[in-house]
Amino acid sequence: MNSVKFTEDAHGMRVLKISNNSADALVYLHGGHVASFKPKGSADLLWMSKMSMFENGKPIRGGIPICWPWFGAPDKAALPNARTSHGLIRLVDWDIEEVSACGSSTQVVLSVSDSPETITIWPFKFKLSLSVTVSDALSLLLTTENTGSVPFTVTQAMHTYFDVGDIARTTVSGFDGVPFIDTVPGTKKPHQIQSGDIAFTEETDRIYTGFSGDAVINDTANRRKIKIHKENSSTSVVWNPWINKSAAMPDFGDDEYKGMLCVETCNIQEDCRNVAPGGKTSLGTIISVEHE
Ligand code: TA6
Repeated sequence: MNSVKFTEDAHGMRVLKISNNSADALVYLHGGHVASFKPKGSADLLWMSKMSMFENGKPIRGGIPICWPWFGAPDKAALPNARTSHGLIRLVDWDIEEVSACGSSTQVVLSVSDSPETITIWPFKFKLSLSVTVSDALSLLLTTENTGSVPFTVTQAMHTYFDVGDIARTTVSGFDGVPFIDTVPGTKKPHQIQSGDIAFTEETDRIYTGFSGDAVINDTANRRKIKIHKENSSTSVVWNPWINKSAAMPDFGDDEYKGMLCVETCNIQEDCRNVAPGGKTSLGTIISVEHE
C-alpha cells in the first residue's frame, strides 16, 4: 500500500497525507511543514503542541519548521521590513512540485519562490525546494537556488520538534567534547564544551558548533532511541523551553515542555551559506528510530 491524499485538515489547511508500508506522515503546504512521522509500529517521532495555530501567516508549533532565510531574530538594520524570528518561509504556502511512490517509500517535493511580498522583506530572487522522503526513516533535503543576479547569504535550520516520553528521563548523545554557545538569557557561561550526554533540568538553548555528526535522543520513557543524521551542516541547536518560557508562549501548553525536545539541523553562525547568482546550497537531515 502506498497512498498520498491531498486534503484539508480541520482548520482548512491543505495537507498531504502520506501512507505506505513503512510509515505514515503529514506534510502541510503551509511553510512546507512536515507535521507528523509515524513509522509502522511506532508512535509519532515528531511532537505537535496541542495549542499550535494552523492559520496563514502564523507558524505551526511542532513538527519540522523550516527556518529560512534567517535563523533567530532578523537583522533589523539589514532587513527593516522583517517582523518574525526564524525567517519568513514557514509562514507562506508552498507548491507541490512532484509526488512519487515506489513500494514502501514515498517522496514529495515542495517548492516556493520569491514574490513581491517576500522581496519587500528579503530583497533577493530565489527558488527553495524541499524533498521529503517517507520510508522507515524520514529524509528531508532543503535546496536553495539563487535565481537572481546578486549573491546572498542565508542562515537556515530544520527546527525539528521531537516527541519524548519524559524530558527528565531523556538525554542526547553525540555532542561530547563539542563546543556550544549557551543562548539562554542571563547565562553566566555563554561559551562551553559539552561533557558527556546532554541532560535536561532547566531551560536549555544551545548552539553546538563545528559538529557534523549524528545525534541520538535517548527517549528512555518510550524505550526508544531517535537518531538525527545531518548532511552539509556543522551546527546544531538543542532546545527545551522549560517552565517559564513555555508559559510565555501562547501556542505552547504550560506543561508541554515535559514531552518534547528540539534537536535542530542548521547552517547558522559561521556555518551560514553564501550563494552566488545561479548557485545552489542544500541542507539535509535523516531521522530514524530504534526500539529497545
Ligand atoms: O531554536 C531555539 C529557538 O531559537 C529558541 O530560542 C526559541 O525562540 C525557539 O527557537 C522557538 O522560536 P519560535 O520563533 O518558533 O517561537
